[in-house]
Amino acid sequence: MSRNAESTAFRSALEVIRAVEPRVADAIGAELTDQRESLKLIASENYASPATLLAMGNWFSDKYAEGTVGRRFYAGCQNVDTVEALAAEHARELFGAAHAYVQPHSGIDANLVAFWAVLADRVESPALKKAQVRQVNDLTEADWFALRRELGNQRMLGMSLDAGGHLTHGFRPNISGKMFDQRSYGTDPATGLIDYDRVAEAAREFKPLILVGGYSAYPRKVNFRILREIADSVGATFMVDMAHFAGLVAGKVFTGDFDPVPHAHIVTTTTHKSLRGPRGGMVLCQPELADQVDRGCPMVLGGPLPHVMAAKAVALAEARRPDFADYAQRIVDNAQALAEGLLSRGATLVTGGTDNHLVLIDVSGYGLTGRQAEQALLDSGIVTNRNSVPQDPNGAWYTSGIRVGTPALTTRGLGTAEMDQTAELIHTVLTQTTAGANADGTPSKAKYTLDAGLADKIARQATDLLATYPLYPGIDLS
Ligand code: DSN
Repeated sequence: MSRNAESTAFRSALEVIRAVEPRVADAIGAELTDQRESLKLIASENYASPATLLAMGNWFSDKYAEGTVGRRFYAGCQNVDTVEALAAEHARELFGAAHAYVQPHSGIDANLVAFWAVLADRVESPALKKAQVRQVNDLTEADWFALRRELGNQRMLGMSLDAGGHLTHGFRPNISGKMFDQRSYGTDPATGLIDYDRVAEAAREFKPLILVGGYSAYPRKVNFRILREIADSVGATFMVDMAHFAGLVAGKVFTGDFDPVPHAHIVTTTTHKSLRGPRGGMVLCQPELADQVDRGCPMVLGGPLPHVMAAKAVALAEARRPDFADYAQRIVDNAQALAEGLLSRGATLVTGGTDNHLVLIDVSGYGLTGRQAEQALLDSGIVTNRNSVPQDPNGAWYTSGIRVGTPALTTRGLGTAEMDQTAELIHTVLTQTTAGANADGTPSKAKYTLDAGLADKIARQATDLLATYPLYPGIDLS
């Protein structure tokens, strides 16, 4: 698409919006400015292409389309069928998956679809068979009561939140922790790495129905072949949540034992992180789970979002292009350069480095909590998020870590030299920030001081660093 076409498209859209509610048009414009001017290091964010963004802003949003391609509960879904089928085809081809379900609205939704598909396959179907009925409405009250108890009494083993797992992998405050009797595997306290022998031991003791692999804050590769062997050894279904690293799988940076798709029974992902698509989720699975997965809506999902499925089709088509593999490799090269830059300046990193898209800085070495570090960096134009580190003494709210990731800056074109400069900016802010105290003199986990002049100076340096790599160079809103 020409630069003129992109500018015209977005300018016209804003003009139409401005005529109805100018404050929304202004906020959209301001968001572009903010994103253009800040160093976006949130590991789960990216910048979707103009084509992906435009595919979302249209009348597909007006269609209800419960059901699946060719089998809808609403009439008039022929065009939704086209985009949903395209998105699923691109997903299958890209990941080498037997089946793709592209309706989930988010990663949590995708995980819920997966959990209920496994529960339906492993718990509900055998109960129906035993009772010799076709569906739950045909069960006696007593059998239905027993099945509901059985569904609510299953076990899941996943990575603990503070070791880098996700809250949907069984964290008690999340629905996953309430649905399942859950246990976690952590990481080796000495190395920060997954200890597969300990995972196997936990699986043998706990005998989960589902073993979950995947993470949102673990900076290393995971050996999915070994996890599958562990799952098989205890009769567990092996599920992988690859939301964070789907782009690295799509770009063939993670292959063999490190590609979850050939090893897992079921794989979930978001589409907007390293995969660089629209906000949304997706499930890939082996053929035996396909029918249950396809029941995601209305089982746990509201009506599918056809406009987002259209955008998924566009983004997945982009990820199938040869240049996406180059992008994925540069994400990892940049994360490693950022890690090196931080380590050489004295930072402490969980696991001592990275082999994926993210780096987890233990900011206790700077005398700060994650919350203080996150805010001081934000004051300086560097957007990150605080994150627990293993055995975090500050808990999940204040934390002791800062998670930084490179998918977004790599999309802008920044390379390893700029990552070293980014490391310098981060290190400067963290060394110059001082933890504050509460009114009674006790140490505060939130208050901090950072010289405003220094914060402004760093923010200007961050903007200068970005100047060579304009965000959405084809979009001029002026
Ligand atoms: N919110 C995402 C992340 O930042 O990792 C996961 O849900």
